[in-house]
Amino acid sequence: MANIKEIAQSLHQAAHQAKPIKQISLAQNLTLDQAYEVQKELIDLRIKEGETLIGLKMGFTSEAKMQQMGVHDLIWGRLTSSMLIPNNNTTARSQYIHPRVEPEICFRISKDINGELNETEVIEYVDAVAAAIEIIDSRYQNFKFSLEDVVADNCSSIGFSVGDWMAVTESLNNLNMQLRIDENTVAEGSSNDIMNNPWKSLAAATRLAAKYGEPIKKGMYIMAGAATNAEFIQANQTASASVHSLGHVTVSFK
Ligand code: OOG
Ligand code: MG
Repeated sequence: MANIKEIAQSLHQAAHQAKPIKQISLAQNLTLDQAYEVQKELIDLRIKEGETLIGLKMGFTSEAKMQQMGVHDLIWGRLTSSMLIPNNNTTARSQYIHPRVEPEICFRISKDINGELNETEVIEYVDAVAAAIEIIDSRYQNFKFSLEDVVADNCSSIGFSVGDWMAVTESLNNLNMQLRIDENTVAEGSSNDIMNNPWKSLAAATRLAAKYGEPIKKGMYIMAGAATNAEFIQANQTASASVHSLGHVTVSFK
């Protein structure tokens, strides 16, 4: 029998101490449902410490990410208040284990969603979109995990930053997306790389949130998933993501 609470505690502590742990799957087999139970428990631990749930994120919505991490299923995780880093701010590299950054698109939800919506219906529930950057930091050694491991670890979530909110457009297709570290473009893709249409990622979020009983509330941030590989980032580097016509967002590491 998997001990959901114990696993959540060890992942929580790993994040707090910025010290990696061994993959859960090396010692025991969690089912996917159990992995999501661990994730929920992990978030409850954050909420007990005074954080609030501010959004959801989708993962492995692009071929590039699936290839890079060797996991080929859509995943979703939860975003809490301590994860939001204001645009153009600086974050301390020392609080992370082995952080990576990736370019994303973020949606702002304008009314509560209770149930599954398709990619056309969801547009009605969004009042703004923005270029975003996600910082991921697996709690597992060597950033290696199985599907169940990464789900239990809240999909490697640790930080995200969102650029200026822009008006919603029906099409989010064919937008060039770039990730820069300092002066260098380290990854480049298209918004089409996100499930052929980023709105589909939001539709998938509504389906998964409904399935797991997590309502999507007005004001929430929903991250659509990275369009490209994620890249490691070090102290004294600056990461920025740009999405054509949506603008850009920057986070510095000290
Ligand atoms: C898991 C998180 C995946 C994305 O955008 O695809 C993700 C990981 O790669 O560690 O956030
Ligand atoms: Mg991501």
